[in-house]
Amino acid sequence: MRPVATVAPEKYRNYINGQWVDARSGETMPSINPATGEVLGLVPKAGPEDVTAAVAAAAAAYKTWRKVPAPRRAEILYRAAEALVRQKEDLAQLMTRELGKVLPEARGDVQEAIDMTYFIAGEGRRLHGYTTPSEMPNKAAYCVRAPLGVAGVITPWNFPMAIPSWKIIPALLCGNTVVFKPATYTPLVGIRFAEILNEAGLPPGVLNIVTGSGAVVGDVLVEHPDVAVISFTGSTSTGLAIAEKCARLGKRVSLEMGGKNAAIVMPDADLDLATDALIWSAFGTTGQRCTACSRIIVHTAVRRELTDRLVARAKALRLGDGLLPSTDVGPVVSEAQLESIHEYVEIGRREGARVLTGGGRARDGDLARGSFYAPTIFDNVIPGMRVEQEEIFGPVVDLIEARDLDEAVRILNGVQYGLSASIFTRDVNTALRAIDDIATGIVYVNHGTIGAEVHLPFGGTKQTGNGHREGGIQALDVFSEWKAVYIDYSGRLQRAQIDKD
Ligand code: UN1
Repeated sequence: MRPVATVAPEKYRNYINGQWVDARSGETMPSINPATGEVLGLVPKAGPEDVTAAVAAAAAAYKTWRKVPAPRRAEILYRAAEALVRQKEDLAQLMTRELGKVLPEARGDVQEAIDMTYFIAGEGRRLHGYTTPSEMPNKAAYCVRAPLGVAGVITPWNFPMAIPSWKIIPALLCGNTVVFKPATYTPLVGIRFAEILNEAGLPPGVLNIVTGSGAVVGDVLVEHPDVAVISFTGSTSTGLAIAEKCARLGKRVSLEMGGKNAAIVMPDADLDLATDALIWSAFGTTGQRCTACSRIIVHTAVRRELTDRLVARAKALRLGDGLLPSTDVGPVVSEAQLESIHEYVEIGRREGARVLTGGGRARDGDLARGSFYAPTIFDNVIPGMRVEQEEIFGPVVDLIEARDLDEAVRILNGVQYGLSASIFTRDVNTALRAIDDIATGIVYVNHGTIGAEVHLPFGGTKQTGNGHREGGIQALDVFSEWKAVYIDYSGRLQRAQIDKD
């Protein structure tokens, strides 16, 4: 695929300290539609000096923003949510053009940002701490959440509005200021999101956006002494590299990284339901979700039947431009991503897995203009193969056979990741045992591995994360720390922690 020059592409700018600005160097980079190769716009390719300016603006704005009462901060967020509702269709269309995911899914992505914004704005009137009795008479004791300072927010391209909202909204609600680096493939959606939040009334410097490469913008944010916390979603290798730097600097970091999610299908499962759910889970967003189902662990008794159904359905999926209502599966985000997916498919073949459908680039007709990959199902996958262990992040799913629940759960847990999982069964005992034994942060019963809701904690175990959660009120824990307060109103010195006997 070669980028197609249209009429002069629109130029976008960074937003720093309440001003729309170019990169100081004047350099730009394109945003490209992966379905057509069309250049959608040019955005600044920021250098270290742009990031430093954004951090300085955020640090200055923090002094006053942290003093704005949380219910007032929340009012701005409510206004932003309302603007997102009004602009949902435009934003979804832009997202489909920039990232490729089909329009109904792009609408879902914007809706997640709306839901998150309303949900967290509601916390503005709670933001609960607690009071507790003191050991001493005439002494009050309570604790409150305090903001951290400047938050550096580094986000991926697959959920270009939802994931930034999971980070930026709780950061702002808690009283932090933000420097936001959107993904290199989806800067336009990021810029629109920042614009809407700022138009809702954020004071200058409270939310800044800087577009550019991860190596420059991300690195400066991670290393900058005035950035108190980093929230990152992306690959495990980048996440761990960030964590190492943050550890050296004693900086808080919240990581959301890879997944190798599996669904177990038991003999008593509703196979119609399981087939629908697994097709959507494996190939929705063209498989480019960290929660995508990339392993189906199927009981021997239903292996043949489920396999036939899945293959028939995968073959019938229509690839195309995500803007067309006839499209089931859009392009992958870029040529580089497509090559990496294909490399894994070749690895799988060499390892002895059998491609039942897909297995290569799709280039019929208009598909030749974009980065399309045929939905791929691997059979004969053995636990331990690289295609069974490593995140592929594309429309590729493995079929693995298991003889009973224990073996299925062992296979499910036998990877370095622990984000999402599901089990299809009609037996309540089987379901509850699986919920207990599955070592992931999210477990579904009779549902695919995708579709988390914003008011529950989102995140994973093992190499998927580092113990933090996004979504839910747990999101506030990333962006605040506890301050314990003691007020002695006895009028005399009461000495704590001396022997009371
Ligand atoms: C991701 O892929 O990084 O539950 C997040 C889901 C979505 C979030 C996916 N709400 O699949």
